Amino acid sequence: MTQLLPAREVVTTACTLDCPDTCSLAVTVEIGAGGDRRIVDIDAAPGNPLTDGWICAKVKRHMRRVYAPERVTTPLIRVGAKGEGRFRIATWDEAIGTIADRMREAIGTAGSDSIVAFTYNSSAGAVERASTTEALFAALGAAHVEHTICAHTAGASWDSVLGDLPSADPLDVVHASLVVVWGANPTVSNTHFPPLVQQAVARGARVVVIDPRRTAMADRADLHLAVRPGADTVLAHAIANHWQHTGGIDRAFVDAHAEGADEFLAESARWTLDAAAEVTGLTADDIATLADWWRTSRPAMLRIGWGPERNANGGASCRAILALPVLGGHVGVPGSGVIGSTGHGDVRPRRRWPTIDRPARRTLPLHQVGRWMAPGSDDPVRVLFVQGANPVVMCPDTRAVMAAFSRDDVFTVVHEQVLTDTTRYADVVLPATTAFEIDDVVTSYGSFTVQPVRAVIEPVGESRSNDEVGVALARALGFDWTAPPLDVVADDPGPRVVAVGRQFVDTWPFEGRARLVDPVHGVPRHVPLERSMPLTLISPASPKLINSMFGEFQSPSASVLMHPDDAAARALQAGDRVRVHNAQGSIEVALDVHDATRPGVVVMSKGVWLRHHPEGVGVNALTPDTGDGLVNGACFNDTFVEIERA
Ligand SMILES: Nc1nc2c(c(=O)[nH]1)N[C@H]1C(S)=C(S)[C@@H](COP(=O)(O)OP(=O)(O)OC[C@H]3O[C@@H](n4cnc5c(=O)[nH]c(N)nc54)[C@H](O)[C@@H]3O)O[C@H]1N2
Ligand SMILES: Nc1nc2c(c(=O)[nH]1)N[C@H]1C(S)=C(S)[C@@H](COP(=O)(O)OP(=O)(O)OC[C@H]3O[C@@H](n4cnc5c(=O)[nH]c(N)nc54)[C@H](O)[C@@H]3O)O[C@H]1N2
Ligand code: SF4
Ligand SMILES: [Mo]
Repeated sequence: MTQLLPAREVVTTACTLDCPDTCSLAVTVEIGAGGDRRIVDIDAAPGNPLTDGWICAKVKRHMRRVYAPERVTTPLIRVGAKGEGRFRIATWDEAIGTIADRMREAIGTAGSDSIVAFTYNSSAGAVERASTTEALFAALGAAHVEHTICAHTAGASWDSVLGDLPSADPLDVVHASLVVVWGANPTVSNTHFPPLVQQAVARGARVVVIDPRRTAMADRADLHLAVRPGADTVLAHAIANHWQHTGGIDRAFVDAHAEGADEFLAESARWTLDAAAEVTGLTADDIATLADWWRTSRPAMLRIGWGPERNANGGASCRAILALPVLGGHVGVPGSGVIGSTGHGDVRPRRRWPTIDRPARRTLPLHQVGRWMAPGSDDPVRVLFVQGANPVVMCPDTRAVMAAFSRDDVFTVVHEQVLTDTTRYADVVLPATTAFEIDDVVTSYGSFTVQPVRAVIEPVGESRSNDEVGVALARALGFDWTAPPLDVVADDPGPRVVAVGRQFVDTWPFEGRARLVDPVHGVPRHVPLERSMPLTLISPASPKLINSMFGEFQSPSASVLMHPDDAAARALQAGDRVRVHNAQGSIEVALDVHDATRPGVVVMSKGVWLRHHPEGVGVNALTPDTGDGLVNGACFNDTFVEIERA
């Protein structure tokens, strides 16, 4: 008798994770005798020029999350103390009924301001981001969190200087003769971008990387400027000033297409090469070389990352950096301009919402939850609904966040895929689907594409989407809602490319003019950072994770990287157990010693789960909950520490 092999099917979908690449995926499922479907392989699908036939190692293993032992498969209700993570299994009816009761009670006694929608969903598809959960909280007039934790400062800076101007197309970087990668680590965080840069290099392009660390791209670059964190404003002004003396300012373009250039350049004049070298920790020669290469290379492409934004000078730095392609007239031809986030309003899916009243809502800064929800604070919050976020790991000042989440007078719901450090503090945990379990659509912040997302398998366990949770809760609260249909789900399985046009040719900032001076905040000006301790601790993206996702099965080590000179000065060696501390906190980790970071700058990965640290807290025990001066964006890299042997 021949044994029947299980049937296999390959489904085309797309990656919805918080990564600029938004790869097209081919997912192989095995279909059992009873019709049950199980993911057995995840790889690239053809047809997406950025994906180019390969995906990252993380998502090749994404099924380990889908079928993780930590996966939440039923609603759970807390039985232990907050933080203990002890729960009993509950039905959906009981869980939704309990949440609805607590919400009604809170609204009745303290008004809708007492309900806080702590929704982020940056690794979800477009429908799941703007789901019925969001519509419900809008209809209730609940408080919502402003997404201050990431890209808030960079985004506001772009809006300030370039208005609605879309990013240059990352695919166009192949045409550049100079590529300036400023505060980005694409090898890790936008992994399909470096091969495009290599194509430009093969045609003779130069590459400059501006980063306190010698990243993989910096290692291969023609020039690496290991700037001090938070000093980019000064570097940008020094380049502009050098251009002013060497004919690098494109006067005709600036007169036609920029406002505030004279005022901007007056500030730049303060930053001679020597003055800038002092503050940035660079040599005057290197700054001049970058300025000269940029002045004489056409087309030149700037790729700005999210490194420059994460400090108190973040807004000033991003605005000053974005002024450079305008001042130099580096726009208008393929391979020129600036690549930022390609996220674009026109490609969001449209849904037909029920007609709802939308009462005014108050806004709370996401990254400061440890402050506004601190025990004893006078904020009216009574119900906190967390969805698509892991604040106990990812928000700054972990001890304050833990204290806030430990409050017994705040009823906390966490809608999650897996049991995280945040679910430990939940009164109710609701099981969430992954993007392999529902239909959706996804746009991208690193390419101009829209792609359908397919339900490859049935929802695991009793998990439900953000949309379904919103509907269930809305109905329990007396709204007669069903999920509204989606107006745009492409029928074809592949990516659709959205044409956006070329900067300053087809697309324009404000009435054709960039604003080098912000109407409220003026000229971008560097403010010296108050370094209370000798070492600056930065915490960039890790190749093993997307933020904290996948930390359940492949965690980066809980370690800190230090330059050999700093280690020698402290008589420390690689492998030592060390204590990283400042006035806010102290953590014990292993020491790595390598010259891939500049002296004075130490590095830990963002997103490591608290359980991987011996004392149950990680890097964010040390990061401040302060905000940047432009829009109160998170300042993770304003972390000043000392390190000694544990
Ligand atoms: N594998 C993986 N990919 C990811 C993510 C992930 O966690 N893992 N996260 C995703 C998300 S949410 C985001 S926002 C993006 C982030 O993508 P990136 O923009 O690449 O952000 P980071 O890794 O935070 O930092 C980028 C670089 O900035 C440098 N840097 C730090 N401070 C400064 C500074 O003051 N000035 C300058 N010039 N450089 C500085 C750091 O050393 C780092 O190499 O990546 C996305 N992609
Ligand atoms: N020290 C330090 N900390 C940082 C940063 C830093 O540079 N340094 N950078 C920050 C950055 S760039 C960012 S973007 C933030 C990220 O902060 P968070 O968004 O809080 O971090 P994530 O790990 O992405 O958490 C998202 C959670 O949502 C869950 N999830 C994913 N998809 C869905 C879904 O469809 N529905 C539901 N209900 N849940 C879902 C995931 O399982 C995951 O636990 O962290 C910031 N934290
Ligand atoms: S995480 Fe990024 S690189 Fe990896 S598959 Fe998803 S989109 Fe592609
Ligand atoms: Mo982010």
